[in-house]
Amino acid sequence: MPITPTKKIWMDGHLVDWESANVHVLTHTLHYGTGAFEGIRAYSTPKGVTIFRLREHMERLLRSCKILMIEVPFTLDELCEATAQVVRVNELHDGCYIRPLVYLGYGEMGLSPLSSPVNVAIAAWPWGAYLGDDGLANGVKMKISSWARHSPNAMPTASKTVGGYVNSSLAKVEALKAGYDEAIMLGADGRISECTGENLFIVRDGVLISPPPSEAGALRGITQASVVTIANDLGYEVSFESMRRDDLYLADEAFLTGTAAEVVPIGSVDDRLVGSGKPGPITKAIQSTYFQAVRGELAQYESWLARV
Ligand code: PPE
Repeated sequence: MPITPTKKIWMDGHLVDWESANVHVLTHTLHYGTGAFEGIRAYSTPKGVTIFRLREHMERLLRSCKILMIEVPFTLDELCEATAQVVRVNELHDGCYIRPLVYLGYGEMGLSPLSSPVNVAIAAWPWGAYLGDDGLANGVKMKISSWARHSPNAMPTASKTVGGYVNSSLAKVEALKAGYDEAIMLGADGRISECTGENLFIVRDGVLISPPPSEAGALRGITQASVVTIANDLGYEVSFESMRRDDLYLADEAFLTGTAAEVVPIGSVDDRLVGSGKPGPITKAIQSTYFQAVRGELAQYESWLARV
């Protein structure tokens, strides 16, 4: 997905011109993938642009860094304020995607990152539907990847580690080259884990089911958690259960969740239609409530929205 440049990027406490937001070629993270990132969205609401679950995203960024033993030189409050500042100065009134990145900078080479400088950057730009407008409305074609998700003892799956995304990238390219929209990855034990940058749910007999994140080696999604709350509020039961590929083939409905992707119906898995192949009624109810929530149209979810 192309990036639309904005004016300023926050780098280590300063607002830097978009074109000047560069790093040295010997940046540690560029060589070893040591670092962590987040993906956050802001949406236009009746009260102005607000950032969806900002604090939870920044808490997860700090947790990712804790796992990697990276000490972030900014507090949670400072990171939240910096993010709000980026949205403000770039006048992103219609909403945007926000990418905070903690990376190890220039100074040391070699696998121990312990004495490298820790840098933080926060960029934001307008971004449309990650899996396309058609996918959002009509469902996406999924393929189970030949690439397994990381085993949790090979890569910490609860951390959004930069280098960990090579695994997702391999699966994504494989799916795209084969004519699919997105990949579903199996965990080290052969059970369903997650997608390349999204969690997934199936609907079976009116119950929403998602793989339990830590057991499945999946990221604990903030959109996934929001969907659980929304589903419960709409009166649906939600259960975290490990599942196999058959469970996807035989689901009544299925959808994926992620900040970039939002809530996207799954039309088919490995060329088997999910239900009728069209977005099902529960998926549609969850999706439309999610969009109302992020756009500040539902008072009960206002605590999820951070003013800028
Ligand atoms: N699993 C993975 C592996 C993942 O990267 C994401 C977010 C999720 C699940 C969903 O998490 P959450 O956003 O908290 O609901 N993926 C981010 C990066 C995507 C990208 O392509 O880059 C995102 O959605 O921003």
